[in-house]
Amino acid sequence: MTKSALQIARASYEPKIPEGLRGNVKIEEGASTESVRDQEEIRKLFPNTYGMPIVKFVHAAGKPGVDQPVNVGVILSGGQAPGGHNVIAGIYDGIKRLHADSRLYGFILGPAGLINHEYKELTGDIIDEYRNTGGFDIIGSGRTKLETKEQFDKGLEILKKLNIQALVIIGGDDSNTNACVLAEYYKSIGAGVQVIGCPKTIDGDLKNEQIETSFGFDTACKVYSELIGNIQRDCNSARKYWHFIKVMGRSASHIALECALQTHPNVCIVSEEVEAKNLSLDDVVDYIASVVAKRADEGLNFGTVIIPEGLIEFIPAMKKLIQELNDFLAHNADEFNIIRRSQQREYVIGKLSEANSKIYASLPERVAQQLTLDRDPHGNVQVSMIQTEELLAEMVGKRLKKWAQEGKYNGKFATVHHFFGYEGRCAAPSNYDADYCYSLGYTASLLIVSGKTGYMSSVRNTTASASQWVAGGIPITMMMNMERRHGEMKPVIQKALVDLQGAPFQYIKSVRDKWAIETDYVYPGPIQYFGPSEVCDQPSKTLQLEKQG
Ligand code: FBP
Repeated sequence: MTKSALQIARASYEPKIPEGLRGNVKIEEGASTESVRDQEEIRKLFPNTYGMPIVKFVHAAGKPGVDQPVNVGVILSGGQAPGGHNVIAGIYDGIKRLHADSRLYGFILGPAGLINHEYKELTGDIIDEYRNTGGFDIIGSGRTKLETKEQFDKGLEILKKLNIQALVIIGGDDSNTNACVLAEYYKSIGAGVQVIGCPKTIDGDLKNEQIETSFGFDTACKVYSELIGNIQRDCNSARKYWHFIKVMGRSASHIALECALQTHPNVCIVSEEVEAKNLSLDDVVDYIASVVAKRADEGLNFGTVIIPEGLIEFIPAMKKLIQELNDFLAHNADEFNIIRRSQQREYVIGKLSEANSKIYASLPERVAQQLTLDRDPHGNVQVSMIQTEELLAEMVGKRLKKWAQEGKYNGKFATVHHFFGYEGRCAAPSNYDADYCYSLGYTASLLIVSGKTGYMSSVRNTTASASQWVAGGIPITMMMNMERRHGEMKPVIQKALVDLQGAPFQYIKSVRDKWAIETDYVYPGPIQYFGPSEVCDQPSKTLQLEKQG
């Protein structure tokens, strides 16, 4: 592998870890726990892993070590997030320190590797190549869902063959839900394999009272914020474009919100607010157009709009339209497929209910086409493929034209579109993510030697300096509730959407009218890996505001 200068310098970075993890440690157990909701149902579904205590690791006298080697398997599940390699390095260093003959095996390309028995041993040389690097390429990742008994049993065959005593699943809410189901199953059959989860996703929606943040969010947001800042400086220099910038985040708007906190755009849409206020697409367009018009009155024909990736599905009326389209096209695929492409739009307009037909007809041609033609293998609309940034720019343009004819707007409106997503998912982890991930991995190794299963590795108090971070484990059942999935009630980890009463959103709400009209852009610049702590080690603004309450 040819390495960049930064990669070479960064390889020797030693992640900062909580003081409690230095030297020897002992475990402290709290009181028994309950799930966030639906306690009776969850207790019944997880008789062996329900109610376990929160645990914490603290410094202890003596030397670290165990009598027997600890063999561990690791899986990277779902979308990439900066810092995954450091979780693995943390696990490796943790089990090696406890016993020099311990071994770490990585399953290839996600959960499928476990089911198909594809793995590789992660030796010290391999681990050293990947320390502090972005990406998941050390073993690859995948989106296969690990959820059936057959898959669990197939996985157990290889775990037994390799004499693996614990499996660490690094993933988002769904993967950790499945980790918990797997932990319960292996315990119920006396398989002798523990399962530990680690909170990953750039989307930032795996967090709760106990888990402060998912790893990768910090770095990804810093990368997007750098780019947004650069665009804002360009935009403030040329003063001729409105930039419509969509940022990743499949459902929650945490990324959009954090980027707004870092860069002060003129507009930041928050899907959760759109849903709570029952806004229509028209309302969102109206809001953006009114900001454009107000700035035009000041002679400012430029600006930035941040749009969360998941917006479309949070607009109640669009949600209904998508549902009807999914149903209609699923039941009438044959008839639809013989309609000429040029006539498909009219055909669909004629078939939908009155309300949905009106909305569908009002959509720009390309978006209407994306809604009916670009469908996934199950026939569903591929919402993430919809170019919301273009859709909104086009609709705002039309609204402004109308206002101009009515004498309500007098400005110039030229747009540029961007989508920032994959650009940030494999960036070299910020110091925060490098430290946080390494600590999460190291903590996972301690949960394993403490005999724990069905726990998520946790590192808390992360707005303080790393030495004051608190490492421990949270029973995954504690984060669960029952939700309807594919028509069936299932136990799942609650997804954390943006809390409209929470400090980050409340802060944005208090300043957004000012940011809309004034040009108060902030230019965060690139992530810094070396230098003064206030530049290199800052946690996300979201975390800082949440901490202040
Ligand atoms: P995870 O929840 O698995 O971490 O993935 C998050 C994400 O990056 C979303 O922000 C985005 O919508 C999605 O993955 C893209 O998925 P894919 O990599 O399959 O294109």
